Amino acid sequence: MSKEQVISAYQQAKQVFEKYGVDTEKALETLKSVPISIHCWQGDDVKGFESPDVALTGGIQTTGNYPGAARTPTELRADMEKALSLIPGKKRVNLHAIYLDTDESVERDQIKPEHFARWVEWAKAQDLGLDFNPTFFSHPKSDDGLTLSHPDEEIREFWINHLKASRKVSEYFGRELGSPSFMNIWIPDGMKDQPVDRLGPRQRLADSLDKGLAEKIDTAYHVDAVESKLFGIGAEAYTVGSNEFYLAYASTRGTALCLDAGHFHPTEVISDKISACSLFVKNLQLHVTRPIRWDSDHVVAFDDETQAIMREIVRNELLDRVAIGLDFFDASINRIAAWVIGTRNAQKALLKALLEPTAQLKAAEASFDYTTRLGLMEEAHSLPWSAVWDYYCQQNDVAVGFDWIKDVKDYEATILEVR
Ligand code: RNT
Ligand code: ZN
Repeated sequence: MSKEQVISAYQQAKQVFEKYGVDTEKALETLKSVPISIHCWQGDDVKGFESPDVALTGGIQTTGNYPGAARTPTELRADMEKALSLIPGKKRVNLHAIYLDTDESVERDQIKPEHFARWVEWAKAQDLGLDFNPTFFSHPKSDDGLTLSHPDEEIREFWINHLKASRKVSEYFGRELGSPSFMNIWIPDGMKDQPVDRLGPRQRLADSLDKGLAEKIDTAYHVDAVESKLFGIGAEAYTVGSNEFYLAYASTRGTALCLDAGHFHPTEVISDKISACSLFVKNLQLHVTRPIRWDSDHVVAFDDETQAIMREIVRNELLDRVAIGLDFFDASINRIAAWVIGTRNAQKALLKALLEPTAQLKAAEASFDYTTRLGLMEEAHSLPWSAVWDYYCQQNDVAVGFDWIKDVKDYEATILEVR
């Protein structure tokens, strides 16, 4: 498609949407202002840079051995830059503690802002915000499958100190980059088989979190979030940080709540949890991902649930209270393409939600005209939102349609294959 064709398709689409009472210009303005937090760990299969031969533990898994995984922070940043150049709009990058960029080896409880200074420099140059995560897995002190809930006080202490140290890094990100860093706390704690004591570990987790989060930090720079989970590999019978645990924790302690789309029973969806949680928790963070049969962390698709998530945020006017982040790791395809596909899908779903004739739908519902509600909802799927998306990409100087694949293949041939 030529530039003129993209513009003319957009002009026509704009008129169609006007008939439904939808202002495409306003939708695009909003879309441009909503950051998507892109997780760095898709680029190296969640290995991090602590040591080259670290094994991924904690009940999460990457499968596949597509060539070209990043081996150093410099490679990872270069790969992310390539992906970012193919994704329109505002972006953030989400780091884990194991992605520190230093020449010395640093224990987790000793990490400091200076170990992430190169990331901050890069983020400034790339006009990105940064988010952060303490890393409670892939470490000898998590080998029992327990960290903050471990019965041994010394081990708990170590992880509490890691949590405290991580908050300082996160605060530093927020101060340097001028927007709060969301720091998500996910721990792998759980048991393979039925525990006798389900309460004790949860008491210890609550206590460890309270200790680790005791220091007040300005939310202009840093926001704590907690992420629940149903089960993990090797933790099938019991997860200490369950949904009830963290929903209650977040609502009583005033932290944000992170909802991961892969962390619930297979027919349960986080799109239905957003409105309920929003009444009791100020900030939500999302890990948009695609679970296939389990928490498989497939690349985000333009599927029903991704669209439903974005509709819930938009319909309920929660854009300023929901931090949209991604969490997938597929090592079986080009990792840069994975970022591009997943992030663009999240953005497409958000745009489609912004272009929904919500006012008309709400009016139909309010007058109990459920026939109109269903009819219009279904018609809305085939309104020409993709012409608006193409135009948005063109306006933001990123590849229109599938044109991004050429860039990715060139990069693969010249950079990834020679690694
Ligand atoms: C694990 C959680 C967690 C991790 C990342 C790497 O099941 O989803 O968010 O995927 O922190
Ligand atoms: Zn997650």
